[in-house]
Amino acid sequence: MMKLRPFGIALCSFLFASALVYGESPPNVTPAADGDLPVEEAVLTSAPQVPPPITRRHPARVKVDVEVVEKVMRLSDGVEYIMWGFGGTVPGPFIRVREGDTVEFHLHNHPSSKLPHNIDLHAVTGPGGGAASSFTAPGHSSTFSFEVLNPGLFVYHCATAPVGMHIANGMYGLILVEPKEGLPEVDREYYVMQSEFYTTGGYGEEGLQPFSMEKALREDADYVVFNGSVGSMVGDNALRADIGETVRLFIGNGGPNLVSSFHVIGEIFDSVYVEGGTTVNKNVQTTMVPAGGSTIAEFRVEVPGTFILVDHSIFRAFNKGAIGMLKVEGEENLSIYSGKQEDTVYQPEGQVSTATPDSTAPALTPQQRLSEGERIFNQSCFACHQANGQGLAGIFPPLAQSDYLLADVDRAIRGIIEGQKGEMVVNGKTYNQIMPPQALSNDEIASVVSFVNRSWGNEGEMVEPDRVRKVRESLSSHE
Ligand code: HEC
Ligand SMILES: [Cu+2]
Repeated sequence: MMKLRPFGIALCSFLFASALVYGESPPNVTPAADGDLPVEEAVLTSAPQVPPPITRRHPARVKVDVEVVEKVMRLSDGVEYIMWGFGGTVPGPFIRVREGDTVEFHLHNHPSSKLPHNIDLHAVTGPGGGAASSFTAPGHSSTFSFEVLNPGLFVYHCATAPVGMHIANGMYGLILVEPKEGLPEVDREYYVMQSEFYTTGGYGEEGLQPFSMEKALREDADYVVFNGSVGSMVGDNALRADIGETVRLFIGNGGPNLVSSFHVIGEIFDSVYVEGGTTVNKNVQTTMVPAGGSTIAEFRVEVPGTFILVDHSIFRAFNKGAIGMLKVEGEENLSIYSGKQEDTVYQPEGQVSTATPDSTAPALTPQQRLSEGERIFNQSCFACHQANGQGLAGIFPPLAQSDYLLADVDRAIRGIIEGQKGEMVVNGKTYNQIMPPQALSNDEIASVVSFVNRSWGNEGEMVEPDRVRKVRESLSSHE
């Protein structure tokens, strides 16, 4: 929940005056003819939380206070970035008003800011969406007001030159204008906003990463994330719901460049408010969220499990961070989804099964084993553990410098044969995900384990197929 600051009447009129200094508002600005409207303070929330639905059935004058802060924030594990955030967060606070309300917007720019900022709300009918009227130097505040004429879910963003750079550094958020009659009731509402980051170093390169204008111009994003950082909605921070509940996602895309193909793996959106407007599409798998645009998606959750939110431009999801999670709890419903019912050997005639644990391959030299291991890694492991074994924050543990891997090679072999799930701690970070069993021969596992044991600074053992065979035998003797 955002901190709200109450403003006295006197201060308000002072802010009105200062708006004139920076704004292009005509000189005869007078308080709108809505002096009789009841006044209230907006409830503002940080992603993924959404303010409660509006229950009143009459217009109000809604005061919104947002402070811009420039500060170092986490972009990924070990990666920091100087973000410029509305409300000191990326994305900025979620604002919820009702069609016909008048919004009295107070934009404060923290004295420690290096740059002026402003706000263009796509919910505004007026020049620049409020940009010129809200232009605010460091250590100043601006006030302007607007009536929200159109219902829908709207993006807001900073529009100070260079606009792309202000957006790339985190200056966006969502404002929902509920229709007069309100939105249908649901059990859960969440705020999910996608955006990209362009950093001087590549994905995962540690340290404080400066913005790269060059990459931004090429639209060559290093990070594509939900709610401002890699892993913002995974593990303990995953979204939650219980079986039978209805979930509404308010999805925004700050860009600055990329259009999102928003998808929840294993769910179908029952209703989608196309582009955040009034048209409702039904039974949608993937919905487009334009840069500077939005979508509202609603669905009922019927079966338990972890449902992965992705940008289905899929390299962005598995390699650039655009992954979130919705954990659904409750009773299994095996008629909707059975889970795996059977696993049998499939061996078309004349094929040699690659699942045959013992291959007849000739013994390899260490050099051959490592290069064979590299080939297998690039086929079977890198999609999750990433090209340099660095993993993906909160989702796939690292193999590079992994204390877990290096502490117990037999355990690692077992994990590759049987798959692994449940909680594990790797380099002090807890993972609670699922690695599927890898259908590899003893020889192949020996090679890939040797390779990961000897790559990216790891100084673990070389492994021979015989050792894998023993681990495999110990597993089957336990069954
Ligand atoms: C589909 C994604 C996926 C693939 C493919 C995959 N893994 Fe994993 N791996 C995981 C996940 C997720 C975990 C953590 C499981 C948990 O939280 O219980 C894990 C854990 C591990 C661990 C133990 C933790 C650590 O970081 O040391 C090792 C070792 C490992 N995997 C090796 C491999 C190897 C080698 C391959 C390729 C043969 C591979 N994995 C393929 C997802 C995957
Ligand atoms: Cu700005």
